[in-house]
Order: sequence, then C-alpha cells, then structure tokens
Amino acid sequence: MRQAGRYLPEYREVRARAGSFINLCTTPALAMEVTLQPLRRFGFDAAILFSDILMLPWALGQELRYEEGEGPLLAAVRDAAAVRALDVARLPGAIAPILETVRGLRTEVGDATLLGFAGGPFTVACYMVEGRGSKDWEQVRRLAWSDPALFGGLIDLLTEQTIVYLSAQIDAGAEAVMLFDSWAGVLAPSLFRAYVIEPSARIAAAIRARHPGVPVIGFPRQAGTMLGEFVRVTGIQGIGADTSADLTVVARDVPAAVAIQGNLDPQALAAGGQAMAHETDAILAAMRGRPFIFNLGHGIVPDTPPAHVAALVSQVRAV
Ligand code: 1CP
Repeated sequence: MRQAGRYLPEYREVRARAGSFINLCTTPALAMEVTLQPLRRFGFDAAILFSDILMLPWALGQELRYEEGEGPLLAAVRDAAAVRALDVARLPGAIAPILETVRGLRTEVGDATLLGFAGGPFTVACYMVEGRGSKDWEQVRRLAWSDPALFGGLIDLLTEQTIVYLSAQIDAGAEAVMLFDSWAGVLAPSLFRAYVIEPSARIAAAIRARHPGVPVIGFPRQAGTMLGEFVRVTGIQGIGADTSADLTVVARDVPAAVAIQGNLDPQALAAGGQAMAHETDAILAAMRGRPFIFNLGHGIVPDTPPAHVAALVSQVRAV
C-alpha cells in the first residue's frame, strides 16, 4: 500500500518543493527521495516506486491535474473520439523519467525488494471515464452496460499499455509488480469477470512469459466472493487482501503457494495503542505458517502518527 505521502513531514517538505504532484512523479531525484524516505525511517522489507496509477492515462495524453483536497481531475473520456485521441506513441517518452527513477532506486534500496506497480485497467478506466474520484462510479458502470464495445475497447487498450508499462518497470529493475484494482468491488460478477479478472489474467500471463520468476501481486479491492476465482484464473503469485477480507476465508479460497498480503485497517494504525496491537496479533496468528506479507488493508491515511508506524513495525518484526 502507499507508504510515502502526506503522513511524513519529510514527504510534505519535498512535495512543497516539487510544486505539482505530476512534477514530483516525473523528476527522478525527487521521486527517488520520497520512495526511500519510509524505508530509511522504518526499515521496511520492500519499497514501492513513488508514482501514481494515473500516470498511465497521463502518458497517453489525457489531461490530468491534482487539486489540493480534491484528488485527481481528468478530462473525461466517454466517447469513441476521446478513446481514439489516446496516443500510445506518446507513452515511451512520457514514462522515461519514471523508468529512470526505477533504475536509480535499484541501487539505492539495498536488500529491500523494489516493487513496481500500475493500476488495474478497470480502476484506471474509472478515473478516465468519470474524470474524478467517486464512491460508486455510476458513469463508468452505466457505460460498461450501455456501450460494451466502447468500454471493452478502452479496457483492451489499457491492458496492452499496462503490459508495456510494467514490463518496462521490470526491465528497469522492479523485482515484483503490483496491480491496484481499487474499485473492482463496485462491479457485478459478470462485469468483474470481463473487466477485472480477464485483463488481469492477460497482464499476469504476459509478465510470466516475458519475465519468468517476477511475482505479480493483485489487489482487486472488495472483490468479496470473487476473490478466489480472481486468484485461480489470473495465476498471480500474491493477493492483496483489503480491510474487509477475513484472512482465514481468503486462505481457504486461494492455493497454498499464493502469498497473502494484508490487511490491517489503516484507521487501526491511525488509532494505535492496544486496539492496533491486538488486531495485528490476530492477523499474524491467522497467517502463521503460510506465505504472508504483512501490510495495511488500504493506503495509509494522512493524519497517521509516524510513531504508530514505528510501533507496528517493531511488533511485526518481533514475530
Ligand atoms: O499531493 C499529494 O501528496 C497527493 C497524494 C498522492 C500520493 C502520495 C496521490 C494522489 N498518489 C500518491 C502516490 C501513490 N498512489 C502511490 C505511490 C506509493 C506511495 O505513496 O508510497 C501509489 C501506489 C498510488 C496508487 C493509487 N493512486 C491508487 C491505488 C491504491 C489505492 O490507494 O487505492 C489509487 C486509487 C490512486 C488514485 C489517487 N491518486 C492520488 C489520490 C489522492 C488518489 C485517490 C483519489 C480517490 O480517492 O479517488
């Protein structure tokens, strides 16, 4: 999950210096610095590239800006002309600074694992179609039902470009890649199969073929009863469990060799103290004896006290 970001004063300092968020993501020296900050402070086992899932549509030429307090704002893509305007020829040049960040990080992370990432095609399409964040993504779901040719075409394009983008991150030094499908849980099962499982399976197969041995970790947030099918059909090596998932049920639903990652509630981390310690113990006990990556169930919240993160790390390290 997100490790850098607004809860760290040293991030806020670099963020202010960078001016825009996009400038932060596309200036290798700054993006490297904020990737390494949580690693230096807490000594995690892995570092995730500092970037954003929306750098892909940005690289395809879609207008994007990040407004303070509002999150991302994009020029909405809702018709065939807007899909045609996405320019795959722009991608290599646009992602070059991000790949330079990955190359620089490879030598800086030391023993920690360097994770690359991309958004799941469906979640990226959510922001592209809606033009901004949303709780239930009404426009996107309506479009998926009303114009499957258009929506399916957009998902296909994103799937192909995500393969290019993740492969390039691996070539630059990423040792594993994570696919964040944060809004997968809003879909009906038939659409979940078409727009979450199928594209993720294509991405995972392409990474397996081009980069054997590089793990792919999926995160189809709030997949609920669809989680087991997602893991089996995609053949991924790791599965991120969101806060709502019961890890013992997840363990029952996925093959024993698949690593489970998760899933402390970010609000338990923000609260800290006994409640956090107790919940952390329960997660660790449930996952004992199987491949497991301790993590949050979603991104860290900005008002999390860094001291709570330090306490959590020492508790997990003590196991
Ligand atoms: O000004 C700022 O500081 C912007 C805050 C911020 C940060 C720190 C955004 C805008 N993105 C990021 C970084 C980020 N985003 C990382 C890098 C790793 C790290 O921080 O350590 C990663 C992996 C992401 C992934 C991401 N971006 C997701 C998938 C995971 C998740 O949290 O669900 C999503 C949905 C986004 C979209 C996005 N970008 C930024 C915001 C505020 C949002 C969410 C908007 C919304 O709620 O709809």
